[in-house]
Amino acid sequence: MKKLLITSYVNPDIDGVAGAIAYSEFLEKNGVVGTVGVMGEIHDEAKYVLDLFCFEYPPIIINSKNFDEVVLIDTSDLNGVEGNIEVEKVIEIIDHRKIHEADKFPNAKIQIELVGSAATLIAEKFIKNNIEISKKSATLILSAIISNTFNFKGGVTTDRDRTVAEYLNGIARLPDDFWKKLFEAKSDLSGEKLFNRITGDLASYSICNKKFSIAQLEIIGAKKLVKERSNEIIEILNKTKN
Ligand SMILES: [Mn+2]
Repeated sequence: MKKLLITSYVNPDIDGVAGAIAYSEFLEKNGVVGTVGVMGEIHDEAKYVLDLFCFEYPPIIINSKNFDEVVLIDTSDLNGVEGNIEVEKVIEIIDHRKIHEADKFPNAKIQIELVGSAATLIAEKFIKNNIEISKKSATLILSAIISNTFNFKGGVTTDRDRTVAEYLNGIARLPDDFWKKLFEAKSDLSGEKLFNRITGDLASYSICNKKFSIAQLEIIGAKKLVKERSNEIIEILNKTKN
């Protein structure tokens, strides 16, 4: 039997972690057994959700060496997996970003749709196929949707995200102030965390022979951070550029 790995990019956020866990459940309920593994360190926010509900952390893996096939969730960029995943092994990609490198994965079935989160696409699979989702997976992917869409206020939010979120919350029944706690958890950038978050979440692209990177901080209290630590931010960006 072929060994299947379900994973995301290195140092995944909650969308990647939750998506991989929920999609492995979906596959399993369709008779396909795979292993969820994460590369690097998962984001604080994902840790917060796993800890809050006492869910086990997915095992850490180094690369795809011990697997025959790979499913990638929430990423379709070479640079997020390079050196860790053999591109030929990737048989499926589920992602939601406009700029991507899906063409670099020659054997992958690709699903890229511009919704608020990869988790949304996975929730839709359960609903469309009339497959019951566990409370754990519902909780995780709903958290990912809330996070990626800034609690449905971000510009990336679509009606599809709202529709599946309503369905998922019927199962997950998250507390009312959950979104606030979630954003507080990811807004702690004290000390070294600022550097780690900026560099850890960096997306790099090459367009017209110009290489550029985008870093983003999804936090509450942005004004305060800029006021207090803008020099540090610029220093980090300069370091990264060099
Ligand atoms: Mn995402």
